[in-house]
Amino acid sequence: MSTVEPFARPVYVTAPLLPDLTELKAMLEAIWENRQLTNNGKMARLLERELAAFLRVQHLSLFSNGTTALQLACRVLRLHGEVITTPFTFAATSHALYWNGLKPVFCDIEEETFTMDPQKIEDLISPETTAIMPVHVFGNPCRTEEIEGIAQKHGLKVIYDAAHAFGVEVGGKPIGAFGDISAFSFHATKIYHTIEGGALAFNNPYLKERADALRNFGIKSEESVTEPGINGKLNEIQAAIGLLLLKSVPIEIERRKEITYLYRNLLQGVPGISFGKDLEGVTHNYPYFVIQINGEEFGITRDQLHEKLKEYNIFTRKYFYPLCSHFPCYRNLPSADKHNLPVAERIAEQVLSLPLYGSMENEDVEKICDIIKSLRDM
Ligand code: T4K
Repeated sequence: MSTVEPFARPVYVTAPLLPDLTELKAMLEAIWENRQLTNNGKMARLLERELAAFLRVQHLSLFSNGTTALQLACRVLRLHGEVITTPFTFAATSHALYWNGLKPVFCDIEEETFTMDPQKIEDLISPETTAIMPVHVFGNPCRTEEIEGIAQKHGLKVIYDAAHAFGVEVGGKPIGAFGDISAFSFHATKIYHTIEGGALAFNNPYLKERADALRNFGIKSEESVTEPGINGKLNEIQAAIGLLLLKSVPIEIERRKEITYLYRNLLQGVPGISFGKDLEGVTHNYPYFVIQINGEEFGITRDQLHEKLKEYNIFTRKYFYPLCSHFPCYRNLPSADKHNLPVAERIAEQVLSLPLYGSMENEDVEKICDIIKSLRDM
């Protein structure tokens, strides 16, 4: 152990944003009063409007979680065959394809942003390809112009997994305005959340209409069920939490930005540690602080650091290790071959997400960095 004392309480990779309890109580009283608990109630409808305005998207539908939102996005666009996606993401991205009977085709990622490398997409297109599903990993926007150019040339749809990209803008354009559909996650671990929840953003009102029917069993009206939908609705209590947290999210992002800059300052120049920077023209949202460890230069590997930090009560996460292409359900796909994914394979071995959330104190960040540096010297 180094001379720095462990934290007295566990420090996790994130701590959820919480609404003010008194304000929540008032919202709950309103729900109790009218007894509409779910099924597109007043709070959910209001939250849809407020979120569309906040994210500056034309149309938005709420869902019970981000995974259901992604799954239904595929259904809304009537995708079939193969979809080109990234292995460097949370399990939900590829699983959403699988649950639609679609075949994920894994494309390698870029060094700088960890997002899909547009230069490697065209080689993966086959007569079966119907769409591309890239991910704005850690809030880093994908190369939307190149990706959408390729999609247009080959007649493919684009669904962005924007689970990490709440509030991100590129050249003044909101992230949810790109592609055919963008899918957001409002899970408790996200910068903005409804405990569990998610949303799809569309430019086309017809797509929202389809999504709204599909999340409610395909019911169009009392006597008309037009297709086999599922139950993907967000309830009123979660919508109330969402309405309250929308007020706090700009402050949360601002504080996370300060913490990110502090981390960058303190870890700058530590041999074997590198991290991303703000991209030109992008308004970032700072959802994760991810470092890359080069074990040879740092002295211990990423996995050793991850384990050692636990002794100090610091619980980091290896987002995203293992790659989705390593999961038993996908590893036999031809595109899961490690030679197809050299950058993703290397980066997945090096990344470590350090604790980052608005309620962290500067001293916590300083202590975490001191501990990391002291472990290097061991
Ligand atoms: N696409 C992408 C790119 C995604 O990253 C995700 C979700 C999705 C799609 C799917 O969206 P959802 O269907 O989930 O809406 C967490 C989240 O559960 C998951 O939403 C998220 N991505 C993923 C990156 O992270 P785990 O398995 O790492 O969560 P867990 O429970 O280990 O939580 C991490 C830490 O957060 C814990 O160590 C402690 C803290 N925590 C967590 C929860 C749930 C709390 O302090 N309080 C809490 O209530 O997946």
